[in-house]
Amino acid sequence: MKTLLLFFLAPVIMMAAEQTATFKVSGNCNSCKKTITKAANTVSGVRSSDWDKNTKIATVVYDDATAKLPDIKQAIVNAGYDVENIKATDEAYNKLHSCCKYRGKE
Ligand SMILES: [Cu+2]
Repeated sequence: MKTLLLFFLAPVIMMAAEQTATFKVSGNCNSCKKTITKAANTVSGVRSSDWDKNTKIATVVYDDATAKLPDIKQAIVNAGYDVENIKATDEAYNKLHSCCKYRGKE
């Protein structure tokens, strides 16, 4: 009986660990999208990530037992992109391609 219970509970527990977060990330183009999603995907526990250049909203699916949301945001900030109220350093920002420089364009 215990085994049977575990059999049914295991998928529920696993699903509970999977979180989807959406948050704003500044950026302009598909090149930004590549950099933003690549940065998010470097955090272990991140299953998938996406960024919409029109809405500027990033969607990240991650396992919250492994990945923590502030770490995911920080990885994107480190790549040079402002995330909500967290500003990328000028040093990181200046490394972006000229087409990706979003400051002053919003
Ligand atoms: Cu860009």
